[in-house]
Amino acid sequence: MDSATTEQLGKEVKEAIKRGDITRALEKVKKCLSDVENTPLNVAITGESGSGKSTFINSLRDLGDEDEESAKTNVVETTMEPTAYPHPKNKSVTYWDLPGIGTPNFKANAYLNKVQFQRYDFFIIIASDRFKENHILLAEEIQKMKKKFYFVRSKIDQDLQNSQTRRAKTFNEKKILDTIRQDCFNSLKCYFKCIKDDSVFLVSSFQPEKFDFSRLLKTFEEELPSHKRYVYLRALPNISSQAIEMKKEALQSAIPWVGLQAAAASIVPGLSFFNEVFSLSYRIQGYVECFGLDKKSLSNLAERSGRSDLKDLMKSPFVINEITKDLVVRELEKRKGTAYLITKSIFSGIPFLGAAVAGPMSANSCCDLLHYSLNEISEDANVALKAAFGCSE
Ligand SMILES: Nc1nc2c(ncn2[C@@H]2O[C@H](COP(=O)(O)OP(=O)(O)OP(=O)(O)O)[C@@H](O)[C@H]2O)c(=O)[nH]1
Ligand SMILES: [Mg+2]
Repeated sequence: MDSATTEQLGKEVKEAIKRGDITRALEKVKKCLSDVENTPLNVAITGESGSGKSTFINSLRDLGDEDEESAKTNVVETTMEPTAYPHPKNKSVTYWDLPGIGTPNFKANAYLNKVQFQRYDFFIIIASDRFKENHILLAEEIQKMKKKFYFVRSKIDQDLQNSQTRRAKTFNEKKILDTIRQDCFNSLKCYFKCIKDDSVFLVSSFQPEKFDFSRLLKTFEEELPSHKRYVYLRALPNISSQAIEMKKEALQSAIPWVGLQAAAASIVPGLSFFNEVFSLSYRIQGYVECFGLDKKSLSNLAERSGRSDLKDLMKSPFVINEITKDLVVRELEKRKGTAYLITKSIFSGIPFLGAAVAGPMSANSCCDLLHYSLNEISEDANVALKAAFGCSE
């Protein structure tokens, strides 16, 4: 959510309040927030059978192969239909496991029509070896349909492992990665003249914290249209401190909107303090889930990483405890008088609102608590990442 849109929304809310139309102002903010948060994003993952599509989807969804909602891996694929895997915490984002493209008489056009190519915002084409003719035919056809695609070379950990086993004395990780990257680039550049040598992403779904996974996530973000960026960022897997930071910034950008909503709500007769506390609990619960620190996700991560002490490392009261209204009220009390400058500047442009929200809970204190909790929760996410994977980059 960019600051220009926020400013514009602030002006409209101010105008509506000036006209005495508070209910309309409140509805306006609610609708804008809901539109941004519910924008659908559909990502297609395609490639040959066995190339690691389903495992990659599980990494994108921050799930291990054995987690309840994970895509089945290592099964010979039988379906010719795309399978939808909604993000477990963010239902607006769906990853689509497309049927394999490996048949000898592959027709890219017929394939794309069959999988309903219009549905997807972009395509990820995975290969666990060289990129071959079918990958290229598919990419060319996707390009004709004016959609974006990304080349992902999977199972990089396996290449390194094999090399280490067979050529232990001369093993050089960087050299092997460079060779694979160059090899992929060479097989693609005859067909895609504009392709750059960093257009192929080397990933391991077993070690998403390594290689090009983070760069891939950053590239998606940079190339997505702005109205899709928020839902995408909210659904990022917590695989690196960079991903955690990107997600935090996206969630931060929505706080002024929540503040506007709280400001407008606080002057609507009949909307009680407890309603606002409820809405704050709901937001903070969303943060905890977003960073994979809810009970279920944290225990899945502890199991996958063998770190049974993850919960003990957490510091945020909202991660340690169940999020109740009482807890939110206690935390609000604790932080009284410690306003964030950023929040103040948001409301300074709307003096009428500033004056109007001196009620039981001001928009400022509401925003402050969200900023504090988001900072603490994202710090916990970094701690969990470091403990689980041994590194944060
Ligand atoms: N070492 C390693 N193995 C991987 C990786 N990704 C997938 N695999 C393994 O490769 C095999 C196939 O992975 P899947 O994710 O089931 O492949 P798929 O493309 O979905 O296969 P189909 O559904 O049959 O088309 C499984 O044994 C995975 O564990 C990876 O990054 N590293
Ligand atoms: Mg599969």
